[in-house]
Amino acid sequence: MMILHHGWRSSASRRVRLCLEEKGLAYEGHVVDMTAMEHHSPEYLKINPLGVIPRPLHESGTICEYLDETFPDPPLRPDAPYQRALMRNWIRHIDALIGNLIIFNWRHHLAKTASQWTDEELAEKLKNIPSKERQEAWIRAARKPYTEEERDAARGKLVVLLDKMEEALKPAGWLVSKTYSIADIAAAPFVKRIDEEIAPDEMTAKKHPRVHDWWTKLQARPAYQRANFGPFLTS
Ligand SMILES: N[C@@H](CCC(=O)N[C@@H](CS)C(=O)NCC(=O)O)C(=O)O
Repeated sequence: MMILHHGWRSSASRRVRLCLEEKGLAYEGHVVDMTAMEHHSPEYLKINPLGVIPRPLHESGTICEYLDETFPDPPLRPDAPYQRALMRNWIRHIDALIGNLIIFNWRHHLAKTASQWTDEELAEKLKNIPSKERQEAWIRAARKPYTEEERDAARGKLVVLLDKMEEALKPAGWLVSKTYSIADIAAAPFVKRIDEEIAPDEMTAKKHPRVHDWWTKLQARPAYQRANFGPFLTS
């Protein structure tokens, strides 16, 4: 049985759960508590040296491609090499936006916990975080909440993602071809958060009609329900 180490609110984990559910694959879920910094424990870092969820084959986009190659039915990648390349570009593009999502996601549960750490505790925890960029993100969560301007800038970049999707959805209603693919799966956790909290007014049929329809279609998929995306803001 496959094991998925994941966080309920983690976008990367949500992606992989959605992919597993689309494939109808059984898996054993091990929940990693990010507020308790379990993903920075020595045992976890041995398997995923980046100290992020999920593991041990890390990188959610790579995991989804691995699942599709290993369990081809139903297919979640287009057949044509060019469209596959487009799919990978979408995954990369969305991955590069994670810092903007974190600005919104971490200000809830993670910031609540992190802000209660003493300076000594914080310094101790930072030692276990492998990347400078994520150390900085935890310092921000613990001590320096993002400003309104920083949030606006991040929101703006996420809205540009919707603009880009709107254009891509024009020919066929899915991001890279006539069929649903890992590119759509990669976008889903981001769009969920945009719709739920970050910029719901941008998700209307008036502002981004194709994204609106895409999101309605995607949420109606049984796998989406099973992947258990949210809501984000419950305790
Ligand atoms: N590109 C990676 C991103 C993984 C990632 O950033 N995971 C987040 C949750 S969505 C995480 O573990 N954050 C905790 C931290 O950085 O301390 C992937 O897609 O797997």
